[in-house]
Amino acid sequence: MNKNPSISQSIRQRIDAAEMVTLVTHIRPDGDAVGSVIGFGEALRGYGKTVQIAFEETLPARFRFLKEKEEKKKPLENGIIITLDCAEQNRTPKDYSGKKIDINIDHHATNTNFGDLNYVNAEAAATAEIVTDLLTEWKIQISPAAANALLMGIITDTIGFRTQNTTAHTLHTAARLIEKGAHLTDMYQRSLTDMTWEASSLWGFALNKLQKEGKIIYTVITCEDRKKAGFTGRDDADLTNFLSSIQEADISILFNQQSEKSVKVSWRSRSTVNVANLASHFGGGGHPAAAGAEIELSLQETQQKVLEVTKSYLLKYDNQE
Ligand SMILES: [Mn+2]
Repeated sequence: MNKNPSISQSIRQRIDAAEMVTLVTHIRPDGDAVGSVIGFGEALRGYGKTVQIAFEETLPARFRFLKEKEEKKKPLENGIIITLDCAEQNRTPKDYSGKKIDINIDHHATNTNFGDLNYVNAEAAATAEIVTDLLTEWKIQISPAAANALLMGIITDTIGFRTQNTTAHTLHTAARLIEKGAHLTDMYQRSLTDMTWEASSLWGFALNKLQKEGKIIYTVITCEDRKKAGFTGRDDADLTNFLSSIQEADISILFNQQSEKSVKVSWRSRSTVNVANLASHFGGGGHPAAAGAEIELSLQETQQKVLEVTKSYLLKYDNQE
């Protein structure tokens, strides 16, 4: 579903004119971020472009099966820079935060249109869905490897086609990727349901601290928990998605401590409460049903502030209804 044919044609022309393309996504990439850059990269290589993918850090273990080893790349001379799944430029790897961004492709409603050409479709369930649409429109071939990566992006961002923003078009897009050689069961298992022993132990520590206050359910992952569990990633091992499946919660919150003075906070909403507003209150962003922010405070202070703001937001919201 093309939101803006003239922009997609301008993007196509910009890519056609470039020999080299650098693909960038947000720091601490999720499945949609990884799937979008790898899938788009594969397709553009097949189309004859020199492509490099720049990640800030080592990929989360569960996405490494896609075998993309390129990391921490500097921008290529004379090349163009395309960001995928990035709502704001300051969420890109350090080397790119001050660079001119040629093309910005994303599905976050909070996207700040920081690129020279911006293609933002907030109705798309995943950036990988948009990438698939664009490649199809441009008649650029999607190889089985590209199709797998893109399908992984759609599966992870929709938590297996379960989120509110999953549309008939999302399913058509997934079906098209399967026709191109993507393997549904394999992608589903590897990117969504498979779990390591370390991740399972981490869930154990975090779930042991699960709290319920009215319609809010929350828990904490501390640096200590990660150490005890032997979990080497800084991500939440997808615990956030589990929290959002708890029936009694209107809102679930995960406090993921990154260091003494930094906590990553994720909100999920099961109701009509828009948690992107809560995240942006703390300098973050996201979608109405799933949002996050990184807060530079101690775990205790973060928890106190976030719960306070979330509760009063819920209260105001209830009174409006
Ligand atoms: Mn996404």
